Amino acid sequence: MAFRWTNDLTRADVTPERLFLNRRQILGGLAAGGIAGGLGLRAEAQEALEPNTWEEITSYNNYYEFGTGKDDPARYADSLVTSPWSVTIDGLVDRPGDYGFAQIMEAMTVEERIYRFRCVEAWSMVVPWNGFELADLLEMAGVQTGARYVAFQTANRPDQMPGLARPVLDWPYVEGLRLDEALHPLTLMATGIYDRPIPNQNGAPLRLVVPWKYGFKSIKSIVRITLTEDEPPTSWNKANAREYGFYSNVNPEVDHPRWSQATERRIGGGLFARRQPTLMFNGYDEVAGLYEGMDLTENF
Ligand SMILES: Nc1nc2c(c(=O)[nH]1)N[C@H]1C(S)=C(S)[C@@H](COP(=O)(O)O)O[C@H]1N2
Ligand SMILES: [Mo]
Repeated sequence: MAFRWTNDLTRADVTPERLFLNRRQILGGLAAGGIAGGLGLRAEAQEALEPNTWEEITSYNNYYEFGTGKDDPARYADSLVTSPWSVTIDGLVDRPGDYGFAQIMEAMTVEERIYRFRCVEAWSMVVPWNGFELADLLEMAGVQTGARYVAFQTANRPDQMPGLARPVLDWPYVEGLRLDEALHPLTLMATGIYDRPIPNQNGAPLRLVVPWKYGFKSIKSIVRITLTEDEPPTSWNKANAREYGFYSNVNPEVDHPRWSQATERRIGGGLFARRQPTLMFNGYDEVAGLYEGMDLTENF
C-alpha cells in the first residue's frame, strides 16, 4: 500500500499572519515591557513599523530630476555619478569647505533608523534607513552663532539627470530647515537602506530624512549645505506657495488645497487595503515642542 500523506494541520493552526510578521517586535517588546506589553498593546502599536520591502522602496519613487513618473527614477537614475562625491558646507560655519563623502563617512557613526515616511501626495511607507544624525555633520563644520536656518541643494547635472530638461521645478532642487529642526536627533542624513548603500533613485550617496515632515522636505543627493540667518527658499514653496509651505509638517488636520491629509495609502498594502489614519507629526510627537506657540494652520 502506497504511503499517503495526510495534512494533520488545519487553517486554525496557522500562526496568525500579524503575529508572524511581528514576532521580532513582540520578542523585543517582551524584553522591554514584560509579558502583557509584549503580547498585547505593544504588538499592535508596533505593527505599523513593519518595513516595506526593498523592491517597494526602490521602485516607487519621487525624484523629478529623473522624470515625474513613479518608476522613472528606478529606470533612469543609474546615470547619476555618485563617486567621487563631495558636499560643500558653507555660510555661517567655522570650517567651511568641500567635505568628501569618504571623509564624512569616516567621521560619522552610521546606525539603522526605521522611520515612517509620508509623502504629501498621501501615500506612505516604512523605511529601514542607515544614516547618521545631521547634527553630527553640522558639528563637524562648526555652526556659528547667528545661524538660524540650514539650506540644502541637490546636484544639478543636466548630462546625468534627464528630468532637468523640463522646467517642472526651478532647478536645482533646494530645501531648508530651521536650525533647531536640523539639530533634532530624529533628523537623519541617510546613506543606506536595509544595510546596503542607498540606491541612486532614493538619493545616493546621501540625502536628508525628516520623518515628521512631508517627503519633499527630505532632499536627495545633496551637494551643498549652507547655514544662513534667513529662511532659505525651497523648491515646492517656490513652485506653489499656496499648496506647499516652508514647514510642511505632517498634519492630518491641515488639508492640501486639493485633497485631504487625514488618511494615507500605505504602499504595499494591497489594492483593497483600508487607508490608514495620518498621525500628527507622522507619529513623532517628540518634535511638538519645536512648534509650541505657532499656529500650524498658518505655518503649514
Ligand atoms: N532632489 C530631489 N529630492 C527629492 C525629490 C525630488 O524630486 N528631487 N522628491 C521628494 C519627494 S516628493 C519625496 S516623497 C521623497 C521620495 O523619496 P523616496 O523616493 O526615497 O521614497 O523624496 C523627496 N526628495
Ligand atoms: Mo512627496
